[in-house]
Amino acid sequence: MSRLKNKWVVITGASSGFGAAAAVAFAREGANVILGARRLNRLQEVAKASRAAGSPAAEFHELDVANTASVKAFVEWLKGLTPKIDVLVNNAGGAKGMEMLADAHEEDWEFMFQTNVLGLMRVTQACLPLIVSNEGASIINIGSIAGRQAYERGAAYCAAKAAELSITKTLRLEINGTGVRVCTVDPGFAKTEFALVRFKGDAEKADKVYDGMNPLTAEDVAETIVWVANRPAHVCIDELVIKPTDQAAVYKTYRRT
Ligand code: NDP
Ligand code: 8X3
Repeated sequence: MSRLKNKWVVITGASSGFGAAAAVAFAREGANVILGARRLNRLQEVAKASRAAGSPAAEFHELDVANTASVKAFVEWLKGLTPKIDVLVNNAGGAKGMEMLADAHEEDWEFMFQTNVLGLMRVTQACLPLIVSNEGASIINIGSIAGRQAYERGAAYCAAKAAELSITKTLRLEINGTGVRVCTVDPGFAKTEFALVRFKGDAEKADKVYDGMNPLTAEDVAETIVWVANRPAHVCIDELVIKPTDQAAVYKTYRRT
């Protein structure tokens, strides 16, 4: 039997990409999934798919991780469903814009820091009281290879994901002794809505990112997140980097065309 059966899993950014796929993957293990994001119509679909995949309870609520009041309202709501969280997946985030620092836009920096960094901290702080007394629970943060290797035109995103790695390491030190695991899963190129968001709806530019190569899928990353959460309680996967085989480094990608 899966260790995740009947556990309570909270996923931020569950309306698309890794978050949506993770909801269904946890549901297949028999876990209850609690889903948050801004697009409610999408969350409704993901909750339905999660129930169909085997989740005893799949519930959703609006969540804007960039807004403290929204995070508080989300956590107050989820306390009505469960007194404890077994797995928190801090996934909400992404990139906006791809310009040199000299030409980049402050509102894009705001988005990247508000979601990937401050949003992760807000949600974690608000959820911690429901997690720290729960030995064997996991906090799984979604980082990126961008947090490990800087690249041109990526200053704010690389810095935000480097911050995520640092926050993960800090929290692991701070809650050592509680039995709660703090992990980071750091993917390379994965075809989700990530590039579409980064290029502000320009589908042609977004598709070009993966031209001629085989990127990761949302399901590849979701399976990995579930695997990390499903280790025995005494095992913590501190840091896990997952890249497409075609990607040796951020901009060293094998292209068939
Ligand atoms: P998607 O764009 O498909 O998913 C992003 C998710 O984040 C959506 O569900 C979106 O929901 C949510 N989100 C964005 N802003 C907010 C907000 N303010 N409040 C709540 N939710 C928000 O991309 P991915 O699935 O690829 O991205 C998931 C995570 O993985 C991100 O942190 C990203 O940086 C990271 N990542 C992605 C990689 C890739 O190549 N795809 C590689 C490495 C890391 P909504 O808009 O409905 O609020
Ligand atoms: C997404 C991967 O390399 O586009 O985090 O930054 S990358």
